[in-house]
Amino acid sequence: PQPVFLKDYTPFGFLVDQVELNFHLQPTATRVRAKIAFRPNPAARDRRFFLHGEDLTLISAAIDGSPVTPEITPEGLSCPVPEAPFVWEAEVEIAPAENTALEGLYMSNGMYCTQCEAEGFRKITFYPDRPDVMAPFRVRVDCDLPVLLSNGNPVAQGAGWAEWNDPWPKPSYLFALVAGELVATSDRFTTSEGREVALNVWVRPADQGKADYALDSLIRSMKWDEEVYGRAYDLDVFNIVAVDDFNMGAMENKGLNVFNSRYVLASPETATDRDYENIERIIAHEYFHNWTGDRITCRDWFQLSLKEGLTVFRDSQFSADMRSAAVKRIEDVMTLRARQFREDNGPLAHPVRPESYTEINNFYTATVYEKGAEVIGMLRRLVGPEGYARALDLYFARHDGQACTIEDWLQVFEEATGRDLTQFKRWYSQAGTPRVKVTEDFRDGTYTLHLEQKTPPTPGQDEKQPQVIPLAVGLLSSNGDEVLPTTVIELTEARQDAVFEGLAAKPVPSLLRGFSAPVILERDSAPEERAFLLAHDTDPFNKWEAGRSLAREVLIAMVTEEAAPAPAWLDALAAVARDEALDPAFRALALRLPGEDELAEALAERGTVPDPLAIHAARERAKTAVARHLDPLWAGLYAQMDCPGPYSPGAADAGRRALRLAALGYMARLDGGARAQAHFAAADNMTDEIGALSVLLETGGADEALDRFARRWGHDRLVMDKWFGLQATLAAPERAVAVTRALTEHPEFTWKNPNRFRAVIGGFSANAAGFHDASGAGYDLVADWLIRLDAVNPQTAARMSTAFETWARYDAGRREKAQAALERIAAREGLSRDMGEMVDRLLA
Ligand code: HT7
Ligand code: ZN
Repeated sequence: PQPVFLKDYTPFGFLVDQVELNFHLQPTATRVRAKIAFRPNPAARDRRFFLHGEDLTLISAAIDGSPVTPEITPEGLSCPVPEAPFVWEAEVEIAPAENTALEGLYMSNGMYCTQCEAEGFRKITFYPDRPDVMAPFRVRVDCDLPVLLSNGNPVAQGAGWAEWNDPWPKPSYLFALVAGELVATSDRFTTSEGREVALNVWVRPADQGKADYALDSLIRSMKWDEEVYGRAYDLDVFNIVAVDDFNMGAMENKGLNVFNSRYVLASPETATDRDYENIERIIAHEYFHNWTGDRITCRDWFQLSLKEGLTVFRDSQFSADMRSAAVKRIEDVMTLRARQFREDNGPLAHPVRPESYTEINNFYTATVYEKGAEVIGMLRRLVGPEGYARALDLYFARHDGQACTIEDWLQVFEEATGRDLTQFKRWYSQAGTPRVKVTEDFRDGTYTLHLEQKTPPTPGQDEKQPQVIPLAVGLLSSNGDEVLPTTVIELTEARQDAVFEGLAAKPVPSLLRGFSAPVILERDSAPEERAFLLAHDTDPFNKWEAGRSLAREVLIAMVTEEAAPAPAWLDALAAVARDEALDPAFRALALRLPGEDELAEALAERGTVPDPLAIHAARERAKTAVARHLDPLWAGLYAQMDCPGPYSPGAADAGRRALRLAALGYMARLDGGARAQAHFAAADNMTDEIGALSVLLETGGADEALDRFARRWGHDRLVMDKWFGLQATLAAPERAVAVTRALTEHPEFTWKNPNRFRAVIGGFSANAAGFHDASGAGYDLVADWLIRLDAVNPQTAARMSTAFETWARYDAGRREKAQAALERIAAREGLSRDMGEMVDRLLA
């Protein structure tokens, strides 16, 4: 397969004025009739008429009513066409029941559904399946299932048929159709423009009653987007459908969002606090796409971050407003470091706007999404909230109905704020995480920060230019008073000084407050200074960060020198745990130790080859040391953080439960798990039930609880995903391969379901010490399953190959075995384009 290059973009030779689609749904013989009005595109020079199409059986084709015989290849068809407007008609046959890839039109539990982003529409009919071709769609569905949905507004319906009309021009990737036996949880919303909108969340009858929180999240999202961004909804109906077999989280099809059921269905008994939070976030994310993605879309897939980075940024703002902004920021940074920094630091590194791809599905990455959102956060910090609001207003006014580029996006900021963003634009084209090295001196009341930035080479990019890095800084005096409130230093040079005058004494700097830029800060600082910041910093992110970096240092010393955990760290943790002025959610986060992968990465950064087993062992020792040192606190915290009364998924109660479960986890190291057993038995919500089960899995003695859990929840797919996932993730290193293999032999390991596959194989890959077993058995197990899944669902298989992203950081023995496993995948005959590209990049 040939790569596609950003530089080769040319517009399509034709514009589409109207699309009419007619579906006769049958599991193995669905007929799709398309009638499409084309006209020459005056902005294009190339007038070849090529329509994408894959796995389609063409029944008939006609232009202006006269039959034609197009030339057909595996990628699509071409045909001579008039030089004036014309109507293309085609009928094709497809087999949704045989579509295991879950792209295009497929079936899940007897229900028909579609997934067209990025290039799935070409598996439904012949079409210019590219995001810059936008058109209104009218759709008729004939099927004997009761609920028949498509994009836009309902036009008419009868027994066995329904017609939908979407007046808003859209690209084909936003097309959707759903047919099934479904029930709705419904409400109404009146927009700020006075439009009455019918809201429905559709689920299978067995899941009735579990859509209330999704619906409530939708209403709050609609309100928030009106209040904060001035964006009102633009159709008479907004439908959401929950689907069990789904490759990703959810999809923002115009007026008909389709969701992985795990991000819709919730009840206190079956969903955890984290599930509720994810539902709220993802419902909001897909809804926000209505403007940032649907009304204004991408010119080509290289611009993906234009909609995804912006929409992630918007959903983070929303979550921060709905919950604790500080906790949200800390969690976002933890995710960014765990996923995006890892990506930036390995063979899969690519810019926020990639310059080439072979399979676009492989570029729905943490870099495009999360780093893309960070770039927007920096932009907002640089131009200020008012400048940001002006730029966004201009963006919506100027580009509504268009397919845009990153250049269009930056241009509105330049015009609205008068700022030159030429250098800032490098954030979109340079891969890799910048390192900012900080040294300092203090003389005669003047404090100087010497700043140096450098971005390491990444695949295909050896040399990097300095970037614009907004570094938010505060200064504290030795008694904890803030002598300089947060100030943004704009770092633009490779080396630059920041000077602060008129200080009475050398201050303690609080650098990169709020994680103001996605960079790695390199600065030698004494553990005492970090403990001081953990106690006194007024910036909540940096307060947490001080504790985190202290913990990282302590753990690294425990790994490399077999050191005992530093008492200063244990005392600092105790002070945070008992500080009732702090949000319980914050305290719970502070009590969580850096993960094994984070420690492996930190060791590799320092030039030490990480030993996954030694890391695991050190982390276990550290947890036990924390448990002992804070022993006098646990019982009190556990009692104090009880949440009496009915379960509420809100941030306040969720934070209390998180802190209580953290206490429970540490207590289990001292009481042999007795209280965790009791907690499990008494749990009346899934957060507590799964929390206690995790504690038991980590500390031993979970067998009976696992059996009880399976007996209780065997009928519930989403709950059982947790059961499968936890066992693979938390298995002790020496048992992890065997445990995971046994899980794959379980009759309920329905591996073609992406959620179940991710739970087991993804869960195991996240078990660092188990996956990186020195024997190579972990690599082989994952490789075997990736090969198997690739044959039925290339997209999900390829995504999960990122398990191997860090293989090159380990010792020669592990490297050899990981490489052999990857080469075995690469050598597989019939490997998908998705997987082929991933293993090539992983091995490069
Ligand atoms: N825009 C969507 C991205 C997407 C996707 C979703 C479901 C299945 C396959 C998919 N491929 C790409 C989701 C989002 O970011 O909102
Ligand atoms: Zn998105």
